[in-house]
Amino acid sequence: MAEHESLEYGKADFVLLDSVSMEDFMANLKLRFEKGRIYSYIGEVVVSVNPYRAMNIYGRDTIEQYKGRELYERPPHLFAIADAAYKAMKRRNKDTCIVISGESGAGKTEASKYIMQYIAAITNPNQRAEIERVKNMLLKSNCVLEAFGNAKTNRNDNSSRFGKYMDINFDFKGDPIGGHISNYLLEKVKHERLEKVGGQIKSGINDGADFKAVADAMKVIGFTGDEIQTVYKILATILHLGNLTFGVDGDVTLIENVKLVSVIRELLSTKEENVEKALLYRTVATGRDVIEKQHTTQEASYGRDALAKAMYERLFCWIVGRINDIIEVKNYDVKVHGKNTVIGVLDIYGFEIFQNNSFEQFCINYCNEKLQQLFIQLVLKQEQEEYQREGIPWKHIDYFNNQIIVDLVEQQHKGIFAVLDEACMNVGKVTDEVFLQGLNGKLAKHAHFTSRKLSPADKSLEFDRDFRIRHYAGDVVYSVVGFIDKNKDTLFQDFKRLLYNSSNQVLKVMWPEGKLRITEVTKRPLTAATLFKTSMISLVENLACKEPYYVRCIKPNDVKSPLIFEQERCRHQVEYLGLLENVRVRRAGFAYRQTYPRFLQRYKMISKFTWPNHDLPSDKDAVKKLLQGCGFEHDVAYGKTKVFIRTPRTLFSLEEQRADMVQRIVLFLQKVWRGTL
Ligand code: AD9
Ligand code: MG
Repeated sequence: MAEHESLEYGKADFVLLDSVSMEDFMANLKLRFEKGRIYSYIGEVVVSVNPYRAMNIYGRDTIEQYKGRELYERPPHLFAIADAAYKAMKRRNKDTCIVISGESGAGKTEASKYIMQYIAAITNPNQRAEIERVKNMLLKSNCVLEAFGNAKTNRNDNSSRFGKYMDINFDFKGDPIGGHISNYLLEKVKHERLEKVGGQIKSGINDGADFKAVADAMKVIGFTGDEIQTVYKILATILHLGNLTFGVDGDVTLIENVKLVSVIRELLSTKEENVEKALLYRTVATGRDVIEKQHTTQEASYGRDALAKAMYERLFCWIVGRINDIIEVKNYDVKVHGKNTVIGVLDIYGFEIFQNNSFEQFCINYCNEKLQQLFIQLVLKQEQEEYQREGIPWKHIDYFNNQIIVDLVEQQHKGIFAVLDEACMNVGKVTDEVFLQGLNGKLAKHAHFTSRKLSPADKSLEFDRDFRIRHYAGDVVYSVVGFIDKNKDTLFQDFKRLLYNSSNQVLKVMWPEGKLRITEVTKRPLTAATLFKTSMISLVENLACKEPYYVRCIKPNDVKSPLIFEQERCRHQVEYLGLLENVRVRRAGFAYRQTYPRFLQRYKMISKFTWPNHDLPSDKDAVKKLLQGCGFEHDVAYGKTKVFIRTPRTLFSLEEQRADMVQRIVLFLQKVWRGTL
């Protein structure tokens, strides 16, 4: 018996459990984790538990074991799902995607990297130089994006603070010829980070070596010397901005540490007086007049912080854009390589609950709701469609549908985003409290929304500050403080002009709207919420039109230990990820399905009607004959192109008979060869 079918390591596929109860599921998950089997299946879905230790299962030899194999032939692994997505793309000319989900620290980013490495390793057998170049860039881009887009949180030392979806384009031979990265809302503020800034040293991190790796990667990808210099200058500017303080002299606001201004001026290649002016004044148009209005120290500090955040965000988006310029498939490539297909890999920030949750957590958790909704739709829909296509009757399974929470957030006019945008449009004093009042007014009756105003007895919420959402993955209390600001995400036009007027061309192109004169700036920019919602909707549309493969990541404990399997924590994740329902859906239908020819290919040796070949009118008839002969007629259904087996036991029995026959055939052949027969 193959290792992954041995009971010592539990059931490799949860579909094979004797009964689908939470206890059985958890016992199997725990056993496998303790035995170092971090991957399992639910049919074609990979369930992964973060091992929090280096595993010797990603090397070249392992890759070779999975290459071109079918899912059930080898122990569960990310490589198997990557191979399945690749095969579907190559054999059936389908665009596929791999959606990796799970909460913060569950192992999504690591999984996405192993998947990319696998795809890189199995493609380009002819070592075409151009393809090797593309592969190298796709892999190197990770390093750069992580350097700028990841940060330490108290959930994960290397937490993705942006969402990433990467398309890899393949030519007709199945070799990668390019890619495209879409990035989603980068969290710009430090949020409950463990302070690393003060020189706290963490073992195992070598900043010098990491810095060099990023610098090298940028060079390899093709960033020019000027570009790399500008990146450093921007980072330095942001750090200096953080040290800048304001004071007052009479009624004049001034910069206390003016020396910094000349440093910043030099870094930004602008004029010193321009930097000072942009920090202290704001140009406003009143009718046809343009006047300069002095900031209060508070406004100046606000402007300084907004500038630092905006520069960082622009830098990040610019880096993604530059990488895309370089890796994108050009018209020329399409001509040379013919039609191309795509594998998309989605690695996004996981569901998170902090002590203090703000606008960013709200967006991140909404994103996870959207992905959960997609999972529900696709996994159930696909299953249902397959039965329909094959002409097999199907009974519906109940599950929690989180559409209601998705609507709570994104619905037009009365969803939370709509209420937020409306609050931001108010003329006059717009405060976060006004926003909360708006929510209370519109959402009082919603089953997934609570605030103190609506449930006065609930002391866990602050009266004029908090609201709670019952997410699919748990309750999260959000503080409204900062929602309005973060949603408006405004940066004084003066800063945009300052940066646009830099003589550093690389910096200048990051700020095209700085070109506008004050009297020309009229349009209200889209809010962060609207932009995020639109990008999520298009992401989901994009994923939905591809053939999806899923990796569901589980975080075994909160202390990053390779040894601890916190039962309650894991159970909660299994619950909200809907894994039990997933197993039930899979089992209520049929645990196993295979096309007739492939089924025969594997099992034909166990029946005298099919071995070595059959003379029946069709493969379907031959499969029927074979299964009747084994007495499994009651447990199977015959679709148009596939045979469906209801219980895993039948499959095991077939496998055992097959193993038995294979052994007998081998013995027989050995005797023939030795001439002892
Ligand atoms: V977040 O939503 O971006 O905050 P992720 O991406 O789910 O989160 P990540 O992949 O960054 O989590 O994994 C967190 C840490 O777990 C890694 O830095 C590794 O130390 C550890 N990890 C995760 N997967 C593996 C693995 N397959 N093997 C070894 C792993 N360690
Ligand atoms: Mg991540």
